[in-house]
Amino acid sequence: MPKLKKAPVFSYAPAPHLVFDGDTANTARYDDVYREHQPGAVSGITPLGANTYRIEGSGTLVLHITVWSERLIRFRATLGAPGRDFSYALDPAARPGLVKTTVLENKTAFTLQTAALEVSISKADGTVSITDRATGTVLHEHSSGLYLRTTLLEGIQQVRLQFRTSAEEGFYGMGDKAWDTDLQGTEWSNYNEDAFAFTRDRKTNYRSIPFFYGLREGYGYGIFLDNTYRSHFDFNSHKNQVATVWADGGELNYYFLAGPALDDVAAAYHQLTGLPELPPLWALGFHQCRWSYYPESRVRELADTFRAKRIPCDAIYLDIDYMDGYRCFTWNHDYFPDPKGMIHDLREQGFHTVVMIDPGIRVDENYSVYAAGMAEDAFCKRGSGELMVGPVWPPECVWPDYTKASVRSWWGQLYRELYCEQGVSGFWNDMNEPAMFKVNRLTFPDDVRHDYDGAPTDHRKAHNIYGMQMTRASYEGLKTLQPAKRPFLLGRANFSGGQRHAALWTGDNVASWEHLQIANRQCIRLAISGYSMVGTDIGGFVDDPSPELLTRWLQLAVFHPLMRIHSMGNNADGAAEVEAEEVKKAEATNRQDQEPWVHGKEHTRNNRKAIELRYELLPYLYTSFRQHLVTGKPVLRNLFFHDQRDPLCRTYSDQFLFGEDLLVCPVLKKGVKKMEVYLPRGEWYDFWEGTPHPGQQILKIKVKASRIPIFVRAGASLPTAEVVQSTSELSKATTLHLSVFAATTGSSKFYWDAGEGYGHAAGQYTERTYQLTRLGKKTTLAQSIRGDFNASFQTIQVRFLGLEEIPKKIRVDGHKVSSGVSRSKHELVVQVPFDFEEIVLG
Ligand code: NBV
Repeated sequence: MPKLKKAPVFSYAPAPHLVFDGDTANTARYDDVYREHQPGAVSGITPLGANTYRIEGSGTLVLHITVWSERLIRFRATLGAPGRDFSYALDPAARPGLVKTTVLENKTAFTLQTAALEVSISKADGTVSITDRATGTVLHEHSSGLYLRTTLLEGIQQVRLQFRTSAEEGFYGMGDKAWDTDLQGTEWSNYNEDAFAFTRDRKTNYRSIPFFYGLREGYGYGIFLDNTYRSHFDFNSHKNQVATVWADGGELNYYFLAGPALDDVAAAYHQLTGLPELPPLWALGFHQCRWSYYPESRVRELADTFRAKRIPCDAIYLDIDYMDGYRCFTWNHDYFPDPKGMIHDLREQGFHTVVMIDPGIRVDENYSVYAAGMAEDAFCKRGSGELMVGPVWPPECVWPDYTKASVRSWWGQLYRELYCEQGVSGFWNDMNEPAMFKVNRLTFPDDVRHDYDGAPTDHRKAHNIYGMQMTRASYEGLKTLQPAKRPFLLGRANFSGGQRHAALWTGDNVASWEHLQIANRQCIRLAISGYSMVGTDIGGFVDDPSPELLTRWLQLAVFHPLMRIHSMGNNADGAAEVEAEEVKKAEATNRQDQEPWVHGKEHTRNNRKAIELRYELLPYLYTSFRQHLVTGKPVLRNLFFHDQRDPLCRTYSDQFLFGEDLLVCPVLKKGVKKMEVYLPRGEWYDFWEGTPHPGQQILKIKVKASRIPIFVRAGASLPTAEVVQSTSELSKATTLHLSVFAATTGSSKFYWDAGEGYGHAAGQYTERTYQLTRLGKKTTLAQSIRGDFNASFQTIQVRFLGLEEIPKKIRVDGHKVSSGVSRSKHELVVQVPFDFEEIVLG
């Protein structure tokens, strides 16, 4: 029988005083008293079905181990027999595979052995250690037994895992933490919060991704804690060579993902939590947003200015002011008398319209969404059974309980008019932590009830998945409303697995150089944490960027899958409370604009160049996204994903890889004219100069105001397009460009389809593999083609860079060609049919 103890101020340190040891005569009283649960001494292992084993321990914490694959192991520790096995994070299609597992026993331990791993469970206390069989590396070793604590008043109050680590181990991932890349020596929590103007050291941010990578002695692994309660991760912050992962309730349910390749860990995490769909091509174009563009004349002026200034753009966003009194799914008809007409005209100009939808529904009997939601019994209630009413934009709101299937379906249908009749292309779900004004805790009280898909619970368990379930409801709604369209949804709060439904932006950042660096780290971190469709408010949401900062941010964001300028404009902090009139007056006189042209001609030229580069690279970006879906490799990756054993790849943590072939070295400081970049293993070409450089060297380069330093992998064939003003034009382009960066060998892909819809699932795509080989003086580029899509491209302009000499002979599909144009001694351009099979030089 476990002992009752006094609950300490929250701590995971060993329990202090024993308070109750069975002596009921003791009349002392405490704030709360607790019991501790562990697996205890282990006497056996019982197989349950094909993959799962129950560990027969003497303790009250019951441990089940499921072998998902040779390298993916699940640990589930519950108080007594496990109950419903339910997860919002897991992809509904994810299942453990059939894995050959052998159970072994020796004097001190039971061992589950797969082809790759040995999972040993100590007989003495149930502690687990995992060893890589090929190398003998110990990958994971409990420093104390799995642990669960219940208190008399709160029930399960803590579940905890502690494992051995060292100061050399790198820790990465964890979603949107604004901190440095490596989390070694730090401690973080997950509890979704409206983190306005967040700082680098903020412990909790907008979203909860309880997943991290460890990199020890070059060996990569991952741990995903599938627990939705507030959770905490301590990566050896006490310098005691121990890492601790704990949550404030629920089960101790975690997955161990063994590498050794970090790319494989990422792929395994996606296998568990799923991947998004291919975004519509327009979503990869440039987007312009601010709080807020209104009235209609202003929106039209904005669209006309983009076209007049020849700055490409695909989407314009309408923030909350388009609504009638902050009522979601309505229009302010004074500002927008004819939404359908305006949206139609914008489409004609090549713009998609994206509008905001919040979860807070105005309490107003005459508002159809409120009335229908009440009739549906859709809104969250307090523990007492009363409606949960609180302030966000309207002073009194109610919030749908998206954890209930019928509420999700009801919510999804609310998009019908905007999406099907008025022509809105995409939606932006804000404030879904859920954020609440006026109260310091920024969100619901803990007693709010949620259905949790049939297992009612309180807000402690549902908080972190509230936003995820909102975007899921929106996504599923959009899919049913227009099944032939790829939904575009942008969400704020989220949880592991939410990448299946929505793109994500990092929230209310600040126009500062420090935030530019944070933006870079957050996007890479989010991408390796499952969210490849990610971006930031370019230029910063709060405050105004200097011209140089805006340009550098745009240049960086060329390599963020979501490329959107957004700013707070003239809206003071808490504008809603200042009752809007004042703000609206200020909007008219001093707009604090953040469009690419606000800083005058020279800066506009640089900003245009950045956005044009984005459009030129779209064939490559789209291909990279497709590759992400095929391989599960994140679109953005830290350098150490490329070379795990090179310590300099960990040092140069601001540089990153975009897709397979591009290495990006962003300029993150003011006034930079020269900088050092690190080229990792391999050979790399300067994208701008076309010159090759050997890898594993620190290179000193000159930096221009108009360019972001980029390098291309030698051997790559980089597909690009001519600049267009929007992706609608791109789908009519007839010439594809392919830059081939000479090497002995190399291969790259180009993927293309209609850019919308699901024809690709039925073969309506074209996927090309370029195989480059050099033998003596002969260079061959072979193209192999899969898929039936009839692309608009007729020809490919192939540019060979880095040639040792200009070849005397050029053959395309066996025929001599004399039309090659040499741009320099090392560069040759050849025009070939789109479906060519082989180009032979020399
Ligand atoms: O809807 C207004 C803003 C929006 O522009 C921003 O992107 C969100 O993150 N929204 C937050 C609410 C305002 C909070 C100050």
